[in-house]
Amino acid sequence: MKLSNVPAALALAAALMLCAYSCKPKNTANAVSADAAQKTYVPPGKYDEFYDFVSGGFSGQMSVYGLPSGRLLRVIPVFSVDPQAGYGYSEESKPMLNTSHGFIPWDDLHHIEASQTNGEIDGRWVFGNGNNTPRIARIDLSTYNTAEILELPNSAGNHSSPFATENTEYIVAGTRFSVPPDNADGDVPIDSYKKNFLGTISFVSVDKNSGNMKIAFQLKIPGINLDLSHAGKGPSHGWFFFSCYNTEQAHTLLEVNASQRDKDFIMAINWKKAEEYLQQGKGVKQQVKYAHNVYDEKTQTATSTIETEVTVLDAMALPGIAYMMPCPKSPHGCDVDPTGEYIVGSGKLAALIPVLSFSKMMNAINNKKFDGTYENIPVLKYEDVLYGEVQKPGLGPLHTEFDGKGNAYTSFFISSEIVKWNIKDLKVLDRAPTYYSIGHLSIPGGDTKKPNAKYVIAYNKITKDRYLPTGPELAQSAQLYDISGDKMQLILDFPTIGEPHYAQAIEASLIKDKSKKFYDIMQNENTYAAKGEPNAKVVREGNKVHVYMTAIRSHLAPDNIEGVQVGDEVYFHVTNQEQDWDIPHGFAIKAASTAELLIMPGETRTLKWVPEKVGIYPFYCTDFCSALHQEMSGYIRISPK
Ligand code: CUK
Ligand code: CUA
Repeated sequence: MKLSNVPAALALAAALMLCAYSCKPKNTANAVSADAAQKTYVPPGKYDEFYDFVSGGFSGQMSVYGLPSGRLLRVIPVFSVDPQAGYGYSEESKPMLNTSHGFIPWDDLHHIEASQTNGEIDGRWVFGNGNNTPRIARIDLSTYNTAEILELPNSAGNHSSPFATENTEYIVAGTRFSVPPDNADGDVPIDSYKKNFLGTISFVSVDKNSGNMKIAFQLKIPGINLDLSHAGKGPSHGWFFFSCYNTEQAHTLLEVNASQRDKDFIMAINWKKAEEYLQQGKGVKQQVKYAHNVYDEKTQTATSTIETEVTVLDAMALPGIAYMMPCPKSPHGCDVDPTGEYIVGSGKLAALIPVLSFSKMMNAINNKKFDGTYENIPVLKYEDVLYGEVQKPGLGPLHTEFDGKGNAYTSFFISSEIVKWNIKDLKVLDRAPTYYSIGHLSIPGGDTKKPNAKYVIAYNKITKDRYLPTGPELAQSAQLYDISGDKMQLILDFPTIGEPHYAQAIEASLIKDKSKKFYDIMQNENTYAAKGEPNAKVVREGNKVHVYMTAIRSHLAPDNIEGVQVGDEVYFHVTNQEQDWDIPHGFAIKAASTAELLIMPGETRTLKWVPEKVGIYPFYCTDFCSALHQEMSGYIRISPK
């Protein structure tokens, strides 16, 4: 520890903690626009204009809100089990949460990215990253199901993820925590970090038709921390930009260790160049283990495959893949404007916003104007790549979104505000307080070539005094601002699930009409589907008992089950016979140590139960489905072994 750094570090720590108290405005009511109610009121029975897909942070799930009303429409289970939907409890869905470490019922979902075509949101899929056990999920926007989860090997702290290239050629994921590669000995001293720890960037290709994901290749990079990233677009298509901190490669991230440098880096990756090397066979095949989980709509069943190989390209050894651009202290956000020319880094410990220029970067690269190397990667000069700096914009810049009219909107955690500034002349145009301590912000299409800049939404870390108190824990909060005029106007607060990080708001017209209403039972290829009540039956195979059960208003069949013994493996395969929108049935059984099932029309879901005690156990439909819902029940008799 350098002693001279200590006072600065303490002052910074104080500033970081202070915000929750100091940024409370005198009169928050004044900050709300007078016509807010009119602007956010969506009358009963009317639809919102946007879907807002919001990360659920440490809940592991994704929530869907309507905008501008702020109404919660749906919670989509992604990385965590969900008793309400039976996700991670039914036999059909359990494989979705399998990993190379076994079944993991939780993760921390940070960022949402919508699929793009020609740099615009196309409304097909949204992607989310699992920050803890590195995974990427793909959610289908016709069923709102998690369709696929891909684990990433050689990776930890999958934070700089899952950002898309212009045509969703790739979903790209960078490591926040460097670790020894999976095929190396992991039992090494932590202070051998510099020698043994590495970062990676995974390029996950996405099939244009099916959406299926595959790790095309991984880039091996130095043991720095990648924080966030965005793809180039237009002229910078083919490049990807990452904010890096801890370029000191310290193994303990106390501020005094990892933030000694005045500048860290934005790393520019030429992925087209990497593709060339790949074609030339410069990749090294590495034996690893990672799970690839796919939900099959036909069989309505997820399968988990453990894959065993990735191709790794060494960005430190293959010239032309990586370049380092200096960026003031510990950049967090790394955002590319709609023209693809400007790259905004946000040094979270800096009091300015650097805007880097892609064309200047290309000039410097083409003229080989380098300022030495970092781990064999050429470093460019700050002056050579800098377009300009926004001076004194606020404290603690984190993330930036764009309106497509030449303006940028940056969130400031410490000064708790959104600042609008002009990209060309770098002048601050407007600022609006957030309550309190904003993290991410999003504008519909705000990280694409074509934003629809009607609103900016703030996703805040602290909710203190905004809602009725609910004990020590308060819901986190989003705030909606109208940005159609010159000035931002706060028009709505709404609570969110978990911790909202990034979000993507999508015009409803892009997706609402293809939303599935029910599954065609005739297309149901689940092995255990019972189509029609006459096909309901109980089949014993050794100690396994398969109950082919049908559910239709208002009857479960069979509803009296006997001949089952303690220790048998009982599988209730429940098929919902309904062929109508929004008529799910549920299924639960007394003392079965698992959640319920929720079965959509035309679907089959299976609950496994190993009874441990003799007795009579009732089961019933858990979702009120008709006037005779209470009659949807039955008994199973468990006899001695
Ligand atoms: S991070 Cu959450 S405020 Cu994980 Cu994207 Cu910046
Ligand atoms: Cu089916 Cu209630």
